Amino acid sequence: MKRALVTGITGQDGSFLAEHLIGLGYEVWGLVRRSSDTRSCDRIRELTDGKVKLRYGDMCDSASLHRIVGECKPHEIYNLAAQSHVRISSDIPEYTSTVNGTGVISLLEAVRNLAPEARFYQASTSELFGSSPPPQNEETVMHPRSPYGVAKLHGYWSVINMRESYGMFASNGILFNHESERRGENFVTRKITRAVARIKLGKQSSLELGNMDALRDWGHAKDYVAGMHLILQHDRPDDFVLATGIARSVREFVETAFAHVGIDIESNGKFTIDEVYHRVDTGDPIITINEAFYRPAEVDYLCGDASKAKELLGWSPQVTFEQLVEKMVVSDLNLEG
Ligand code: NAP
Ligand code: F7E
Repeated sequence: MKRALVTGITGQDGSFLAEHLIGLGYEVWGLVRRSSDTRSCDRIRELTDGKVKLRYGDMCDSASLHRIVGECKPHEIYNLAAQSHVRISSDIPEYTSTVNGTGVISLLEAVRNLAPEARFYQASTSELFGSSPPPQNEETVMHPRSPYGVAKLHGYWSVINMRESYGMFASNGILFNHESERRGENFVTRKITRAVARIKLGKQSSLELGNMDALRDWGHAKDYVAGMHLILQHDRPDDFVLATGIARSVREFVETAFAHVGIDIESNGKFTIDEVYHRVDTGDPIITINEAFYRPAEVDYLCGDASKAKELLGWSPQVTFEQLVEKMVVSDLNLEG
């Protein structure tokens, strides 16, 4: 039986990946960090009943990484652990650099010393491209725009360096935004769908957002974790973009989500921080802009070209933008109802 070690198993992607790997017959191990509350394990609650082996560790504690790799002796390692919030990375840049950059090196060193034949997946990101114009693919110049992106660039190159220096099977998945019903509540898509559900149910009246005109290439996380697995089944280590190839603005996400629950909204057309959307039925403000949600430097336009993954791995996403929004809104209506 193949053993896989997943860091970040309590996160959105980690939980879907663990389920996917168990479905494929893997023995799944997960690294969890100490938290004051067991709610951090909510996404994997159904797996904690013996389906996964969990061990305490932290990306900032290299001894714990060595211990877990030595105990598990994995065939495959998926490094998904990260301080994954781009805007918050500007508030805690050093910590983000340690977890997302140095932490990758610590884990790679543990693998090089204790499981050198293992295959290593690194959760790299479209944030590496930053201000490079779309469509972005594996050849696009990287120009990150946040401490998150800069730290992830460190991780990305560490993987390539291990491959070139020691012949390790280490690959980067350069994934564009992927969302789901399990998305953290402070990422824009989930913030919107949760608010739309609460407004529909009369539990909230309005929502504050930041930059409505940023464009993102949004897919569903389930499709992307299947791609992570395929990247490690390829005949050689390599780097792959996973994306839908279609970009939508935050504004389009908002309008699609409200349309789904039958609430008509209209903007005052200011397209600045003075923009306000009103409910058509009552005239009440429903979306206002708060500068606090803007980033020091924005990534304006991400739209990926995943031709390489399609050709070499046979990967393509199945869930459309409209289906993604619908799934998230329906799930939040159920959770809030
Ligand atoms: P997420 O929901 O925020 O999950 C992050 C995971 O990392 C959680 O399990 C978290 O544990 C863990 N973690 C954070 N700091 C840690 C530390 N110091 N030591 C050990 N574990 C730590 O993120 P996600 O959306 O699933 O993303 C998974 C990975 O893909 C991340 O590396 C992210 O940067 C990258 N990525 C995501 C996207 C996307 O659109 N979702 C796109 C490209 C790349 P707690 O539960 O204890 O907080
Ligand atoms: O922002 C804008 C914001 O925080 C998307 C992470 O998984 O994907 C994710 O990073 C856009 C940005 O995701 C709000 O300015 C407007 O342009 O949902 P987000 P992200 O920054 O794209 C990449 C690929 C990763 O690797 C990351 O780990 O939405 N926006 N108003 C807002 N964003 C937030 N969070 N909150 C707002 O109120």
